[in-house]
Amino acid sequence: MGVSSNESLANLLKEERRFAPPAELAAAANVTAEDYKKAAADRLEFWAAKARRLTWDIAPTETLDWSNPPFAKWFADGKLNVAYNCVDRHVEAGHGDRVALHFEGEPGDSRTVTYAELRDEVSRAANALTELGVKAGDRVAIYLPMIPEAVIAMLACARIGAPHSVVFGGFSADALATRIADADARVVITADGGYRRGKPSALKPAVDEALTRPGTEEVRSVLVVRRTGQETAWTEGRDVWWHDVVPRQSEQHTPQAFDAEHPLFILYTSGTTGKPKGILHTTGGYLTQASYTHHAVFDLKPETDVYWCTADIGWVTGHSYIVYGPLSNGATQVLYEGTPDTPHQGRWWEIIQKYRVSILYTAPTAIRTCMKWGEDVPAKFDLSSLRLLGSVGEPINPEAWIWYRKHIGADRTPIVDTWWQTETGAIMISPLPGVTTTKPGSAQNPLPGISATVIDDEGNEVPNGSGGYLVLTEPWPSMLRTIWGDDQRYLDTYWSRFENRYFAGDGAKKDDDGDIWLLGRVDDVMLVSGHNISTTEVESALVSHPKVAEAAVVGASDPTTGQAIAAFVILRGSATEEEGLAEELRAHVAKELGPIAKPKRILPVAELPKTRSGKIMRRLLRDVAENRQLGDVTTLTDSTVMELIQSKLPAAPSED
Ligand code: 6R9
Repeated sequence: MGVSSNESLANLLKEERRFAPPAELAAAANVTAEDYKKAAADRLEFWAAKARRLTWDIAPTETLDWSNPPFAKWFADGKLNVAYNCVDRHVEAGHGDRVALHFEGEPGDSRTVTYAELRDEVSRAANALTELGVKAGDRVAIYLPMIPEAVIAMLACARIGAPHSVVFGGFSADALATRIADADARVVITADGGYRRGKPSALKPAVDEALTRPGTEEVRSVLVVRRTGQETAWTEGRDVWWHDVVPRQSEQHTPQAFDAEHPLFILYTSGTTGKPKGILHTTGGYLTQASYTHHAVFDLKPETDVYWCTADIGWVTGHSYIVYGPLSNGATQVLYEGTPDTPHQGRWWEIIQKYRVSILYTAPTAIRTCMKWGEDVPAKFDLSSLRLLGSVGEPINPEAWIWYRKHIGADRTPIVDTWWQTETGAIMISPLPGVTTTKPGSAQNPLPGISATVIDDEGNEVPNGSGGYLVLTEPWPSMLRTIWGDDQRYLDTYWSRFENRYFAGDGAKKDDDGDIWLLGRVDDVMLVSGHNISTTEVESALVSHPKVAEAAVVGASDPTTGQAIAAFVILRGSATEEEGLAEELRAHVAKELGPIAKPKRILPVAELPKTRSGKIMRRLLRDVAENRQLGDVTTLTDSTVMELIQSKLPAAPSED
């Protein structure tokens, strides 16, 4: 099956919009086209050189051991400490007074943490974990809001070689229990609660409940940060307050060097379907690529930039581009606890104005939400400090890309659309801001040192201008090493569909220049009258209509066409649900993509079901469109969304 291989579909790639890098940025860029050349000449030597950006206790002499594929070892004879690389070495280099974190709490409280303070805090937390009996190799579950202690806890674990498993603060007791049990965690680090949408929201009760479930018996301590001050049930002998044990520790802690292949963290991904998989990342290769890609893709100048990644710490983006990438590069960054519309819809832009943020990394879902609220909201704030914008998590529709550049980036900032996954650990496909002439909606090229392509059903590379499956053809330093406790599932999930190639699960297309356009998960591809149609293309066509802010399409079974396209749309601020709208949108899609891609049904909705990282859960929309009982909703941000959508649905044409 080729994704969207139907040549008759005129598509949005044909648009002639191109943006060359600003001359000033290109002239001073951290990374130039030279890196592509070096990596092409000798990929392994290229990565060995990037590993030397880090500080090693024992420098590696080996680069890649691929003798037992797909189980990779990178820099296997080297030793280093990740926390030392993210914190201490910047203090030793004389940057102790540099701000590491500008923390902004949702209620408006703020706190500044310098690199020297971060080193002391991480050292105290490492000593506290050691006092609680945590040893190298023990797993620690972290279930915290977006507060500095989340960053400190992760780094403290890394410092003592205890792999962390961060669980989203929004996940239920069930989801938490499954993850604690699967990783066999010994300690849980949590808080009484955090602030969300203007209110304190409790976290500790979910931990208490999770720890009554089978498989969690090995948890001996629960370390609790006081954030909200709300009343908190207490289990004596097990629960300890952070403020009782951490501040009294010595701020001296000697970081121990760990093997490059020592486990650094487990992060569970359910994607949008199925039982969570514990993705295992290790130390040296992960940090090499997280650090290099952050330096290259965001062009970070640690002395002058203020960087802000809006992701949650419970998502891989928070791991690689709040904690390990930026801190290893000595960045100054903003950490924000809350939601974008509390107490008003300009909160993000107010934060950018306050801290003079120069690099912003966020998700298409957030951009489309801002489009829905209208451009007059950001227009009220001074965003002139911004010089680079990034996007991650989903394909970004050309329309949202243009809006982002125009209304947030003053029609001047480059946009880097970064494709990667929990499994890849770091960015794989992205423009380089000082090199690439960008095309709205395309992630464009594999980064230097990364080998990716698009292949057909038989595993043959497709020619330019065609679609298929996105695969990675060579191992990369920050690749997952396995699924925790399940090597067979690792093989089956990623390496069995195509021989010797990692299949990412995404459909993609190469344009006439060979640039890559992501087309969504192949599981979501729709089959209409024998034609494969990508969700991304139809959604982009819908969003290119002035009345539509956001769209999700699914294929619902249909007696005549196999599947028929059902589109759920969120209208822009000023647009209303007037008569004839559905017909107008159908006609618009037909004009953009051809009649075959025309949605059969169009349903205006107020919200779409999304995961915590903002990905649309099309599986649930398919359930609705086919009148089925809803599947697993545990990873949904807001479970009331589905009730709202279902209540809007006119008696759907079922299997008739
Ligand atoms: C980092 C992250 C991975 C899946 C991935 C793909 C989608 C992420 C994207 C993108 C198109 C981009 N995805 N970035 N699709 N363009 N720039 O999101 O990790 O949560 O594991 O999700 O997200 O479908 O396969 P994760």
